[in-house]
Amino acid sequence: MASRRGALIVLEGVDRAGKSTQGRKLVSALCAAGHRAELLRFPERSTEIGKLLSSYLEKKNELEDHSVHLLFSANRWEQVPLMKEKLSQGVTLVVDRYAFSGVAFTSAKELQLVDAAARGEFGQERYENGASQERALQCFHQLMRDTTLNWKVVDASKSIEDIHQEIRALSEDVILSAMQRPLGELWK
Ligand code: NYM
Ligand code: MG
Repeated sequence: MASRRGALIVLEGVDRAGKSTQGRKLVSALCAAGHRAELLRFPERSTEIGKLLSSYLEKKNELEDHSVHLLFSANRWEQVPLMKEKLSQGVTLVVDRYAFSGVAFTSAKELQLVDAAARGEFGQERYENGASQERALQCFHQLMRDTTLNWKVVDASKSIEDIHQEIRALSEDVILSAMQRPLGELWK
């Protein structure tokens, strides 16, 4: 069946929502169920652009806001040929953050809202504070309203296992429906 292609499953959310844990578990479960599935993440820190972004996030360098936004975008573009090839070969891609994080975290910088009260500990990276996360979350909600993509909201406060079962079931459905539709253009 030449038209069998993989699904593009993007996990989006604020830092510490559990996306990386869920992404790993999802890929193992899908592979165990006989699907071809692979995990990708953005930023992909191993490339030259990714290294620049990684040190920016670790506050080891300063970059102009617009320019860093474009570097995050370029960091996705550099993976697009590979992603298209995998998808067309029937590999389902589970992606830990994608262009929506690009929109949400850049918008979070530009919205000048009052600082949210200090939350539990985030990491030490840039944006890892309550105010940035809150603004990014609002932007994710806006993106869900404004884009006609197949969004599913998962309650990240549930147990790792419950969330995993929910995401796994949603993914099985999306893999089946992706097989019926040709590969379109990817949001980048
Ligand atoms: N981030 C991620 C952006 O600001 N723009 C982007 O385009 C992407 C993909 O990078 N706080 C931010 C969101 C995160 C940070 O991601 C690092 P992670 O998943 O913690 O490695
Ligand atoms: Mg993080």
